[in-house]
Amino acid sequence: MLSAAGDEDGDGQSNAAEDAAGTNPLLASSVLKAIAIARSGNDILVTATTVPGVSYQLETSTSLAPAGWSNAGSPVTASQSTTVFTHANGAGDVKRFYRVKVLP
Ligand SMILES: [Ca+2]
Repeated sequence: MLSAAGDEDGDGQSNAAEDAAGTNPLLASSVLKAIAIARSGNDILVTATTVPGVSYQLETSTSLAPAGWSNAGSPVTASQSTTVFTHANGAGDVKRFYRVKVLP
């Protein structure tokens, strides 16, 4: 039995968060995280580790204090172990933050 707040594999994600993301709480390489971000013309491409069959929403904010998260693009259901999320026309700001949310 694993505690919700524990992090047995030391990957920085709690067992509860791994349960929600469908990742293995005992395997550090199985974790939801952004692994690359790139600009493509006027778009921003965020690559994250994903679990096939799980749905995600890319969110963005121009500030973290306070954060004002909004959806960037539509929900994506992963088909592979990494997924590229696109924020169309996201390259126009001096500073912008991204996160990937697991959808229920
Ligand atoms: Ca963990």
